[in-house]
Amino acid sequence: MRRIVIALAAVPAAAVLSIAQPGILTATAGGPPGPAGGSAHSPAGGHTSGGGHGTTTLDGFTKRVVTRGLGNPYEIVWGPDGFLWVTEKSGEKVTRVNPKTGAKSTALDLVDHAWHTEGGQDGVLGLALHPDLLKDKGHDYVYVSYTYDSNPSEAEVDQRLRIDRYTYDSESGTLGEPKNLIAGLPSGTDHQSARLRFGPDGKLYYTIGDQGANQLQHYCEPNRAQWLPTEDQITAKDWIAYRGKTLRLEPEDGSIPADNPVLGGVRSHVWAYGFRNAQGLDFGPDGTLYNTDQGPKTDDEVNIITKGANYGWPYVAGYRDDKAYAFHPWSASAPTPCADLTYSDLEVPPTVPTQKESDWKGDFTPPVGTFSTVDNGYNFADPKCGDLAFICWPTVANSSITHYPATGGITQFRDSLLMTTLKDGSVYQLELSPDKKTVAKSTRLWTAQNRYRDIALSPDGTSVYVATDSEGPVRDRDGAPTTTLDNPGSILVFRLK
Ligand SMILES: [Ca+2]
Ligand SMILES: [Ca+2]
Repeated sequence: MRRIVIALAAVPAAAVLSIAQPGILTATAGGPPGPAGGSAHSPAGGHTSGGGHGTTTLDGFTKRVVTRGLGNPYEIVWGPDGFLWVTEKSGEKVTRVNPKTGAKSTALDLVDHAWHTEGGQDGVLGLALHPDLLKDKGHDYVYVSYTYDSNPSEAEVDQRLRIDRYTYDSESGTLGEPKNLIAGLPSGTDHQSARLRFGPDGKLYYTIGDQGANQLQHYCEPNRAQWLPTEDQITAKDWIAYRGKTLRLEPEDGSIPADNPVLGGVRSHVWAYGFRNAQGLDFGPDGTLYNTDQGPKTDDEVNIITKGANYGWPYVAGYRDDKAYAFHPWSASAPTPCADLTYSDLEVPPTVPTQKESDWKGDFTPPVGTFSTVDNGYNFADPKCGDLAFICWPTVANSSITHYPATGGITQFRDSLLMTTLKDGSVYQLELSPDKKTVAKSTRLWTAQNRYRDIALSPDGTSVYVATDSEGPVRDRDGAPTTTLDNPGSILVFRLK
């Protein structure tokens, strides 16, 4: 169900690829992937956003619109039935798309169950298919996460998030027999994250964002990405501390796996923590779990996720280098209470504490690559960007990550990562170092005025399907904000010529 437009448009993190840590990423723009992919991005400093490169990055590939008219497709997965399975965030359904004809059929309509706000990051979100789906093993299961009103009889909405398991009926092409795995998860209009993956260990993994606490309309809410659940909270099924976490669940009943980490003396669903808006999550063939996390104004990240590790947010963005970011907990303002302050992205009142990244001595797992790390003194107030200044900030708003298999049909993508972005109108190919511990090279592909949300691959890897948002701002070809999208609410397919 969709009601009322309250929320401001979700403001994703901000823009461009510049590379901070020496020798980590070498951005290239334009041209096909492969050797000498084009000119290097300008480094931190200038306005180096989306456009500005003046090069098409479609060279070597064909682009075709598979289907359009989707309601903000969020997760797109290639199914064993040869169809693309798609969640429609604002359309509040799960749709199967014929990749050849673009024909759509509704597998699950959640309009009477889901709750989302217009322009918010809430709605029907994560999707995972059981590895045994349609293999005649009695596991024809599909997992879906969506936001809902837990208190529909009351006037005031109590928005929460749930993950349900459905059984697929291939005769009718529909999902039924819902079984709830977990409900009452914290929710809101901002920073849902919401990637759902089946691990090689047979467990379900789910990313849940910080939900925009400590910024914008939620500026007086403490950020809970570093909070760990207590035993009492777990007993009471109070999941408030799950904000800013990667969760790991039993796929049968949503219970806490016995080998989940004990953090702060408590075993919970939390697998790893300290995230802002981790919309990217995917496993490599060796079981390595990759994620992306969106930075605030700098430092979009790629991380390798390990059991129980702390990825730093909100104490650290990117590396612990004290560059262009410090933590300002607005809720701790004194003596002026936070509620009496006016929020600003650019000017923090003196009553709000400042904590430098290096002030925090906790056990920190750094990213394996960052985008758009800028130096101290960077001017985040570009006058040409007006009310949409965040679109010009030097971040790309990375929105998904997909491991491209070593046997895939596009040779130059083999064993690399494909990363979509919302603000930068591009997909990036990220090549890993030989030890696979860092991102060694980044190539910008398929630039357009699109907010790219997620990727699915055909089984042979020759077709790269990309879902796009239906609306929202992106940088135009000159790097200025625009809300005119080339392919709104679509699935595109890119293939080698
Ligand atoms: Ca981090
Ligand atoms: Ca940093």
